[in-house]
Amino acid sequence: MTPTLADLEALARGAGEIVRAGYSPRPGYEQKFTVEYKGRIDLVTEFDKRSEAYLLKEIRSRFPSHRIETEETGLIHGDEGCVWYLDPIDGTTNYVHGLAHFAISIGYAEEGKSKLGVVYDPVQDECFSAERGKGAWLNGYPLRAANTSILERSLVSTAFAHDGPPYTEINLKLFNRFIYLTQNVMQIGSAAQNLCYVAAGRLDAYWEVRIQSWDIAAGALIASEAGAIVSKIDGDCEYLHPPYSILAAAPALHPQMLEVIHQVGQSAR
Ligand code: LIP
Repeated sequence: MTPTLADLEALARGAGEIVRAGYSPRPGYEQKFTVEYKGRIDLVTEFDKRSEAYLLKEIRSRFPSHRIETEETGLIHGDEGCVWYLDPIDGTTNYVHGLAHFAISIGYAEEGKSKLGVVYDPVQDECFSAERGKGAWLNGYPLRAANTSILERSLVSTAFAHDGPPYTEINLKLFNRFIYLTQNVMQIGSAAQNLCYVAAGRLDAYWEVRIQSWDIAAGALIASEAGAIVSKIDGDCEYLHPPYSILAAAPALHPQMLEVIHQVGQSAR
C-alpha cells in the first residue's frame, strides 16, 4: 500500500493545526511552551514532539511496514523500499522566537527515489506539494523555478547547520564569496521553505553544506519538479544518500554555483 499526495497534504495540514496552536507572533508577551536543547543551538519544543507524535500515529496505523526517518524520534525501522522523511517543525529556532518562517515537511520515497513531497506553512497557509514526474504546486497552482541566468541578478540563501565546526567555517567561506557575486545571501532558517521558495522563483538558489534527510526530502522534490536543478553541493544528484548537503538552483545558475563552491573548496585546502 502506498500513500497518495492527498494523504501527505492531509497529514501536513493536521500537523499544521497542532503547531499553529503553539505559535505566538509576540513571544515577548506570551510563550506557550518550554524550550529544550538537543545541542547548544539545536532547539526542540513540545509542539515539535506533538506534531511528530501525530504524524507517526497516522502513518504507522496505515503503513505499518514502512521505514520512517524523523527528526525527534530518529529512525523507525521498516521496509527500506518505502521510506518517509518527517520534519515536524522545520525552522524550530524561528518558531521559538516568533518568526513566521517554519513548516511541516513530509517526504516519501520508493526504492531510494523521492516520489511525493509536501511542505506546509501553517501561518501563511501555503501548501507546497509535488509528485515525481507530475509537477509541483502551491495551494493547487503550478510552480515554476526562476529563469535567472546571471549570478549578479540572483537572490540566494543558505543556513548554518546546528552542528557547528567545521561546517560553520566552510559555509562562512562560501557566504563571503557569494555575498559579492549575488544581489544578497538570505538566511531564512527553514531548509524546507528555502527549497520551496526556489521552486516558486522567490529565491534563485539555496545551499547548505550540512543538513539532514528530513529537512530536504520533500522540498528537494518540489524544487526539482518545478524545474530547478537539485544536487549535493558537489554536484551529486543522489541527494538522499548520506552525507547530506544540498544545492537547489535555477537551471542556468546551478553550474555557476557549483563552480564557485568548487573554487572555494579548492582554496580552502
Ligand atoms: C533546521 C533547518 C536549517 C538548518 C538547521 C536545522 P530544524 O531544521 O531548517 O536549514 O540550517 O541546522 O536543521 O532543526 O529547525 O528542524
